[in-house]
Amino acid sequence: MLPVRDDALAILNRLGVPDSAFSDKGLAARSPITGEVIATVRETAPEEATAAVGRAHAAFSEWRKVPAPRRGELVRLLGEELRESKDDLGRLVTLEAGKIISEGLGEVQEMIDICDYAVGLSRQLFGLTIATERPDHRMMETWHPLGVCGVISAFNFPVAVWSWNAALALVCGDPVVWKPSEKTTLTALATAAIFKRAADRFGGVPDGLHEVLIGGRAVGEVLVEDRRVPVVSATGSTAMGRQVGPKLAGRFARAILELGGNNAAIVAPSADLDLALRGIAFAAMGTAGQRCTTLRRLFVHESVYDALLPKLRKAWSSVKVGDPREPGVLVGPLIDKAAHDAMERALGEARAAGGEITGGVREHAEAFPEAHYVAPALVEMPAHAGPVLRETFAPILYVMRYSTFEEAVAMQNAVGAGLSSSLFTLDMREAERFISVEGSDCGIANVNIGPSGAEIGGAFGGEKETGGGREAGSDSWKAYMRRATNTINYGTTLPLAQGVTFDIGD
Ligand code: UN1
Repeated sequence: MLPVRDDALAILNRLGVPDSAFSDKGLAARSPITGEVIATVRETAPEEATAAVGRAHAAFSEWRKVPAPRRGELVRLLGEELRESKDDLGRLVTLEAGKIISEGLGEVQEMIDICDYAVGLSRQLFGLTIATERPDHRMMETWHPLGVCGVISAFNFPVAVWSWNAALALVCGDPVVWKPSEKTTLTALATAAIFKRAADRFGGVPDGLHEVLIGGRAVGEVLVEDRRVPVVSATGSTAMGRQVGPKLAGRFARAILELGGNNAAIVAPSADLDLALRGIAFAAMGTAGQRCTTLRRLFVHESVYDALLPKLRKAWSSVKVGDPREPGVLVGPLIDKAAHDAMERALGEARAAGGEITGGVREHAEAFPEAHYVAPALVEMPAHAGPVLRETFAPILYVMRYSTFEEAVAMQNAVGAGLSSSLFTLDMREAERFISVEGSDCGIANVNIGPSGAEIGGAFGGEKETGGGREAGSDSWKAYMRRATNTINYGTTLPLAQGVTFDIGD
């Protein structure tokens, strides 16, 4: 295996990231696999960010006039370029975010999928024609491009979340200004280079259609505060959303917020326990517990608790933790020390509250003192309380018993976040109740699969402290466009709505 740095630099070179993206005094891009610095990336100054928004705003007046199916052609080419670069970009996700190879590739596949979706969508941006109460009139709605779309993304899906927004925004006629996480700038630069290849093949793309801002809060704030950005999609913590949301509301911009999750699964008495075990293991330990959809709370019916728990303990103790490039490894490193510290804190609180912990200890500390590998933790909790009620972005699964279905659903809904949820059952009444209005209060409610690993065809997002935004499939595209209602009179008289008369005489 190539050393991490050589591996990453070779990929950046193959993907065509220009030398001008790097600078000695820039932001350090690290790999969580070893903790080493791969490169230092040139930061965008706030005034450069404002200039980028200006270019994007200028691009809008041209791009909005390009017919939508033609805009779709750009996204089709982007999908082709992503297919071409899938192995390289997927591996770079592994090197920079620490995902296992199959998950790194899966992330790029998710980008390809949303491109395919957006290409079809580019011929389906349609509105309704509505019956009017007035004779010889027609009423309809038209969807127009909205303007520059700001995208603020997180380290854990460093490129897929950009693509959910960018593919849709571009077919909807909106230029994109992207501020990736400062922890994952290399994958963003690589994605920008791939996009540029698609744009060059397309030809005649206006300057500023896609801009990348490298940096921290200061450049993010430019996007949030600039009035020329009418929609901002922001992914990250609920704390970040609490800052961003009110600022956007203050200038009446649209916010697509995808914030924290504290996702649960319920294992009912009738559950297929082997299937549940597989679903729980992937959802809780996959991506080292660093998905916003990660399973964090498990409610097991008291009648199957003693049958399921030994299987879980066995899976948790036997899972291989290590270099995510190695075959057989299922759990890679945490992103950084802060993530590890947060995990330790939560486990300390859980232990103090009477939690019994399997796993959770640091591994490979001697070989990689600057990296943070931990065995995933399975914590049997006496009560649904304390650290269980908040999201800790690390592989901790809290397990609790329940006795009635209503009690389990109430506990699952009794947290601030409302992203994803799932139920393992073979009882169709329970299954239907769970996805009914009285069931899960989350944006995603699944039956017999875990809460993570959604595909792009459905709308993705959640309620309550998750922020209410929806991205990717279904009719999420509407957030990137503005709706105009048009009433057309093709008669010779002027009947007024609601029977109002307003006779100005002859
Ligand atoms: C995220 O963690 O921010 O449903 C997104 C999933 C992935 C996306 C997760 N398709 O787990």
